[in-house]
Amino acid sequence: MITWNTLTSAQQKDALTRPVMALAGSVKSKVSEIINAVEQRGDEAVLELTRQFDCNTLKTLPLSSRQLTELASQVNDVTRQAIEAAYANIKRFHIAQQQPAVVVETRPGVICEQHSDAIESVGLYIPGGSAPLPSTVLMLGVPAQVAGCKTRILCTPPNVNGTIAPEIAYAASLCGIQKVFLCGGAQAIAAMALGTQTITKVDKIYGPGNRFVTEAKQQVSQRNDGAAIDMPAGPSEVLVIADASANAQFVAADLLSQAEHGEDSQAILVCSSKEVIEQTQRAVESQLQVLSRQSTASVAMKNARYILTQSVDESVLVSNQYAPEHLIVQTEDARALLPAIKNAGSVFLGAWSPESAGDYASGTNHVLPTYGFARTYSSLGLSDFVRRYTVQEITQQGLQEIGQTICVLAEAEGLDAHKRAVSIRLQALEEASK
Ligand code: HSO
Ligand code: ZN
Repeated sequence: MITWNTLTSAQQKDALTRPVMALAGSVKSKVSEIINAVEQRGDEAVLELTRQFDCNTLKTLPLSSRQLTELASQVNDVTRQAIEAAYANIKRFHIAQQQPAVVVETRPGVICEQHSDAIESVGLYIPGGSAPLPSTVLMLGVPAQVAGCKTRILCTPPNVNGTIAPEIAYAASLCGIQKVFLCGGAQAIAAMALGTQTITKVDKIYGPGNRFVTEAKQQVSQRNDGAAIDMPAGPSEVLVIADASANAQFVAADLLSQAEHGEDSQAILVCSSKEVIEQTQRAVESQLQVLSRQSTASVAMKNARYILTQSVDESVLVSNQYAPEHLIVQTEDARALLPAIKNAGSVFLGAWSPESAGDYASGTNHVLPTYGFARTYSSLGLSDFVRRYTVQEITQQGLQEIGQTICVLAEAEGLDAHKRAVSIRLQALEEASK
């Protein structure tokens, strides 16, 4: 347990420092080799790497639509209904994010508009690994579908049998994903960014992944001929603010739900009650015993922090400084703290709002800024699948209204041609009116 107000500000900073994402130089160079190979040899390179890392008998990269339907039909009724219920809620919340066009007449005859349009083609990445996540398919696939992105493809690594989880196939088909490719890692990112014989080049790539995927996303996003990416990614994290009224068993369950994601997950409790911290620590120990991913969660919990504060207000300041991906508030009046809360990716208010709700089914997106990026990046949403652009239409009267302002500013910048583009028109108007 750390007592916040006994620390110097350097120690406080230290207490909230995330473990360094040591991106060994070797990851960078391996990834750039993979990108080069995919650029030069296309499908052949992707297939070779997929055989090497995921499934050594894999024949082709695309999953045929027959295979997709077949896989999707294997999902049992209960799971299918749960996927559909989550899909409906996520869809509802993302449809509500649609922005109407903005049309403003800033001066008489000067009409300024802002419109948005779906990004044409998007590539969704779903990691394989120890827990394949159909929920992430929904979190990426639903906004892409709602936005109306024309081309929506998905890459996910095959298992050793050359196939994918039926739940992923079902979620993908619900979201109207047109093509699923069996590949993962940096090679999948390179293929979607640059295009191969069978994998369509896309404009923007979304989704979480390991260090290789993250590095590949960064590298392709820096190339002119590459693709944009959703956001920088680091290990998942949760910060819980609790007070004396909190249920320690609930708090422990929330910390562990984050810890089971990976050994590098971060779980932090910031609490104004010493008793609740101690109860939570005991609850964590006992709940850990029954988790199927106990070994992963217990490694992650070694990096957990329990921070004792003097008040709920001080807890909020600690959270604001950390900038958590997920912030759960279990205090007497959680909603009242909202105005003071800054820098959190997604906020869960009150004892009955576990992070799991947002992870799966409430409707909010679970792709969120980690690693302190919540200070400046937003939770994934519909706006990440559209581009904004502006339109203006100026009448004769409108140009007369703002002409003088433009000419003066153009002159101040020494840009004569800019000035002339206006003055030539104003003169024409003057002559016509003679
Ligand atoms: N908590 C994860 C998302 C997730 N949880 C998927 C369960 N499945 C990152 O926000
Ligand atoms: Zn989760």
